[in-house]
Amino acid sequence: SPVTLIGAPTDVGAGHRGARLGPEALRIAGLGEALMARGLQVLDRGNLEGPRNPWLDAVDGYRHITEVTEWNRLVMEAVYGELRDGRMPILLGGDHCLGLGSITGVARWCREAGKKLRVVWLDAHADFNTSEVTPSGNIHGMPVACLCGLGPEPLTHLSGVSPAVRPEDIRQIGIRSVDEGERRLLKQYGIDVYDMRYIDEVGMRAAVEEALDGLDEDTHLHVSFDVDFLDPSIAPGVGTTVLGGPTYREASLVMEMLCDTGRLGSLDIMELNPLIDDHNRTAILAVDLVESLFGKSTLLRD
Ligand code: DIR
Ligand code: MN
Ligand code: MN
Ligand code: MN
Repeated sequence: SPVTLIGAPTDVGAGHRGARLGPEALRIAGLGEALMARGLQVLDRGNLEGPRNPWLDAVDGYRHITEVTEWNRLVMEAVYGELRDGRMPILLGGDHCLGLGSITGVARWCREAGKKLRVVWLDAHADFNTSEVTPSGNIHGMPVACLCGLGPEPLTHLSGVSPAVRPEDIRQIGIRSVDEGERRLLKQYGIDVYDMRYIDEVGMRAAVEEALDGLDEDTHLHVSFDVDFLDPSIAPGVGTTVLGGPTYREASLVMEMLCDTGRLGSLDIMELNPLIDDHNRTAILAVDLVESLFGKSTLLRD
């Protein structure tokens, strides 16, 4: 089955510059070759071209909302187009504000194809801020709220349908940094969050099993992988590291369990910032984990 790489070289939604270089760092780390080695047909579409990052202060609680909207529109169209043509889109970020466009495109296709959607959001952060509660104005802290219909009209209505995704279709794993007002909104919207405390208590296997409960053959699984999900000791190359993330083994297990569903339909690899990485090790790690997501395993499996 063919997969398509779509680069989105921007950090317009982030608080650090450098995630715009993520797509090239992932290519140099061998993402395309690794997928081909898994037996997949890989089409690299190169990078989308969008507005530059003006690097301005927040206005009414948002930084760069015009540019963020345009990038998300481009991403939504690209992701939707690949699905419509029968290919699996892999979005190479770029900052995580683009998870909004990617998942809005996926949800649009699911509606047309009559598929259910399950979004698994791997992140240190819940990305459920609004202009009222954001500590930064950075829109990469807001895409999940926007998907649930909470946010400014140009972002919540990218495909015309709002909410783009039902809150009950979202599962968040690895969360360990939630802002004050964001905590209340997560509760209010009933987002299913498997935070690090829960993972410590029950173990990664049980947490992921719960997150995948109810997936059936009519479900499209979308994985949105913010690389800051990983513990900073193994993944330093992101703008907002948070202590206490999943180990290499835990992250590998998540990817293997997501693969085992057989339902993976689309993927985002986001927030990789090679400017603050160490010899591209975080990109190399991300590629290793994506190999697990696409079926690399130690032993032959029944
Ligand atoms: C913080 C940081 N919650 C904010 N967010 C993210 O600015 O909204 N960092 N997503 O990766
Ligand atoms: Mn994120
Ligand atoms: Mn994050
Ligand atoms: Mn981030």
